[in-house]
Amino acid sequence: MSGIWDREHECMPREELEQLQLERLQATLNRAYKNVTCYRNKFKELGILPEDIRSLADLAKLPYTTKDDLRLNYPYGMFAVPLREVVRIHASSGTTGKATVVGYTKNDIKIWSNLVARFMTAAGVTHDDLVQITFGYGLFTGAFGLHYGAEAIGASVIPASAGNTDKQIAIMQDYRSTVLVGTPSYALTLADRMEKLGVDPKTLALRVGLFGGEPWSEAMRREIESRLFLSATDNYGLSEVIGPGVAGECPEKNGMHLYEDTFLAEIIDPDTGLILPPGSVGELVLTTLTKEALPLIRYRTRDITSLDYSPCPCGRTSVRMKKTMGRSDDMLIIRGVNVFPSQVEEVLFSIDGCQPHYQIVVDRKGTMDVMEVEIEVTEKIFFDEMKKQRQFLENVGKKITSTLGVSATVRLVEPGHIPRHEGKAVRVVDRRRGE
Ligand code: DLL
Repeated sequence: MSGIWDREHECMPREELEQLQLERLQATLNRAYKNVTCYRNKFKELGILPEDIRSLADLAKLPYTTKDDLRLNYPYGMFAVPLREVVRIHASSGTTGKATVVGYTKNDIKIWSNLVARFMTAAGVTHDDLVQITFGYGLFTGAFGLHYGAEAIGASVIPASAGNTDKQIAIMQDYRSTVLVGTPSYALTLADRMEKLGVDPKTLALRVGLFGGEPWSEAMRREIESRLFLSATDNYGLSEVIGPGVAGECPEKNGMHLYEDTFLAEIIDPDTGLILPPGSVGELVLTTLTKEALPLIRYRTRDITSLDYSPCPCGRTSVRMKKTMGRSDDMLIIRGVNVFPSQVEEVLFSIDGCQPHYQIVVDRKGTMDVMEVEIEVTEKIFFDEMKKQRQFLENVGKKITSTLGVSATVRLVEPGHIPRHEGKAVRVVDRRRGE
């Protein structure tokens, strides 16, 4: 049985929660208006003052904040406190354009650690655990976020950092790590390597996995759980908003509780920007409610998901966020059809013999978009007779077409062909860009 870290906030009755949200929202708006030029200008343009926001519904009157706002104000222009009050600086990976820089006050760090402690406790982590962190220690928020959360719980932290897979496995064996922290794709890299080295995961002490930082499917969860013999849980966050600790699973593993006393969530249509009714699938927009150094108002996450307001048997009252379908800017449009890499993943995992490593390559031939899915298959299938291989390819191709509504060429590659990454997996190579 796992406990609840912050019962007061995690199980707060809805009415009280909304009252708290409103108070915190008003404080945040005042702070942002007073101290951040970008926000003051945005408010002024619309002729709105912070005191005009009198209810949670009034939030809709305010404009969105985007990554571009952060980029334009690089590095510290969006900070609401002087640098002498900032005790930590992180940055987002910045695969496209300039990275965005984020800052934390002492109090921000305290709140952040407590948010991470929430999903760790929900996953069953206690002060008796040994937590091996395989995220890279550095500007990325993953390692330090989980590190401070684990320390808040009183667990023993093993800051293994990223990479060096053989050493990670040796640490697991020697130190008897009970909790594995990292990206889900790295968990599979570890499982593959153990298989190669002849290390039986059953001989390890692992019992809980805390995975996040990238989208992953239910099928991938089953794969990780059955290969590493641990309970795999999902947690979500993004650097701009805080890092890990925006939302995390409870023992039900049926959506991630979004910590609504700290973040206000909306779902909007990514194209029109209009707010969608409860339960709709759309882009998640977050407003920070406690952050001092970097308050964000209606930040467009680009992540596509839906929110479930129905009560959860675990007793937590906050809304549950579904696994994301990927980012709206990762969404591929193939001959007019919207395709998320996660849909391809679900198909592949449903087929026997596919390995959990794949890459989608999109190109343009003349005016036609073409999609190729490279999949690693077991050696048995890779070296199978031509006829069987053809049947296998046909089967995968058909399933992809029927699920996605668009056809793809499937190419089998031998195990180990697709490059492994120590951080987030690269699922899409889009060669149409830059034409
Ligand atoms: O990835 C923060 C984090 C670290 C979360 C470790 C969880 C664990 P960024 O590098 O800024 O921050 O990337 C944020 O990663 O907008 C999502 O697109 C994606 N992402 C993060 N967690 C999940 C998840 C960290 N559990 C971006 N499921 C986000 C799906 C996720 N996508």
